[in-house]
Amino acid sequence: MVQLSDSDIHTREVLNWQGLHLLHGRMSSCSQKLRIFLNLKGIEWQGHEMDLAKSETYGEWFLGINPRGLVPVLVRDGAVHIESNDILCFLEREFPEPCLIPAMQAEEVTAMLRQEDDLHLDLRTLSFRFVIGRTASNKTPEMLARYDDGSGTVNSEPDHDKRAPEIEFYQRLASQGIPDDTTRASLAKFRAAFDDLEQRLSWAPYILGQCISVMDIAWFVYASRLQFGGYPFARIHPKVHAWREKLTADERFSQEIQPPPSLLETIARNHAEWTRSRSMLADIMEF
Ligand SMILES: N[C@@H](CCC(=O)N[C@@H](CS)C(=O)NCC(=O)O)C(=O)O
Repeated sequence: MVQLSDSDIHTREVLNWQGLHLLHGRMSSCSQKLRIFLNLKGIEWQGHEMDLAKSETYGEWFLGINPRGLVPVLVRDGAVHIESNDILCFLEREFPEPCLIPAMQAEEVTAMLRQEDDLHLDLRTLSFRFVIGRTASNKTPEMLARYDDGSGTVNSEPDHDKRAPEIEFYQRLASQGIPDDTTRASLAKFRAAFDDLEQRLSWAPYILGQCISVMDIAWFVYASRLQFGGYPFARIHPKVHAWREKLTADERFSQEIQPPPSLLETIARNHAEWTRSRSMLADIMEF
């Protein structure tokens, strides 16, 4: 569990925040996962929305709360928690009803959440390329240098190792954009993961069996993001498609993943152009 220690937190005002606060991003997949979890649990929370397009999480104020510069962050009565999957497990312990991490399947959930976390940069690659249409970095070298300066600590330890993949991601984006072979490698990982879900959903209504769980939330967010990117679920993973449609009918799910109207317009415009130039997701992967 990643609860920051007092010396990690330089933006001291959050230590006085009472109740449950969420620093989050509207289109951040990890934030969407957490907001759906909070909705299903019926937990009240106060939001502090960060603008990721403007790199607000790389500003001094936010880095003083989470030195990793990432949302979501949960602050509960002045205690600061980072890492979305750790936050989910913390909330499950604090608010056990309704159960979203069945005790009997806790080990399986831990392994599946780790796999989901490991795919995070692949999701970002595909999101940037096929949903947001961003193929250049929105982080300047100065921003990355400040982020990399090594002063941030997690549990009083330097945290450079955790930040290095973020820095590399944005440096690569700046130098080479998102090439087709990178896109294909990320898509292949998702295809394998969705093949597994297709099997699970062929013998049970939800990913872990008869009841909805945190894994349905996590994969609903990933599947919905890729659906907006043009992933052909109905054709190649029909069970996953039907399961996602069923969850979409529940507002506690659908309201959290819906892009704002301006982004929907951008997606429609880009997809029309990429269809003409045969550079849609399904063209690149030859699905
Ligand atoms: N392992 C982290 C990943 C969090 C993460 O990557 N957050 C992204 C949004 S989904 C972010 O804050 N990105 C900020 C940026 O790249 O500017 C978690 O699960 O909380």
